[in-house]
Amino acid sequence: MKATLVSILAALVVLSATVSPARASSISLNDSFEAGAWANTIQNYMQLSPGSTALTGWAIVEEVVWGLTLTGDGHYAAQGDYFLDLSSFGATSVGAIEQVLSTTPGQGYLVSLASAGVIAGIQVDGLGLAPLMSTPIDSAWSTVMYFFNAVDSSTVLRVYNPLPGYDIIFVDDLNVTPLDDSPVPEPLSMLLVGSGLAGLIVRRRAWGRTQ
Ligand SMILES: [Ca+2]
Repeated sequence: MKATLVSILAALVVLSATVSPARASSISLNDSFEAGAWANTIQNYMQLSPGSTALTGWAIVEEVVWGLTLTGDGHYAAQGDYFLDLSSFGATSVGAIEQVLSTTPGQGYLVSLASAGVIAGIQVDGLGLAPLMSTPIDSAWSTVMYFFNAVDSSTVLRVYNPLPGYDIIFVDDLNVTPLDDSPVPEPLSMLLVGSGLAGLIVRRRAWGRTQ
């Protein structure tokens, strides 16, 4: 009976840990690409050239395209109304944007972004990050997660086209959150809840047999 109570408590702790934590606010600005001076270039896409300040919070390093739902060719944002395409109107797209983040040296950060088409490349202070995991949002968009340790009080985050010339490298809903405040990734928390509940079922059956 004591073991059953421990199992229940353990399951409740895991459940509350899964449900309750408020998501830490992202340290990146305008990461859903909703703010700025958008204007239609063609088919609800705006061409952003290097040096453009139209997209609030982001430096345009190489030409990118800023889309508004619903675009003329049927594409839509993962969150809100706007998203970014790290390709360009030209044939040799090498799109890239940058933002300087205020970070704590030694602190770990999770980067998550919504991705459609080719997964965007992410660099931190010039070093590429490998994706950790990917979770589908719908038939077009997925959430992709990355991790980095900050080495300085400012960190340059670059989001870029990893396949120059390719046409669809959509990004949206980018978040950079300190690791300690970030929610447990869903598959891990579900595994923990599942194992807790499985323990309960086994113990209940064992208890039932002895009656
Ligand atoms: Ca958006």
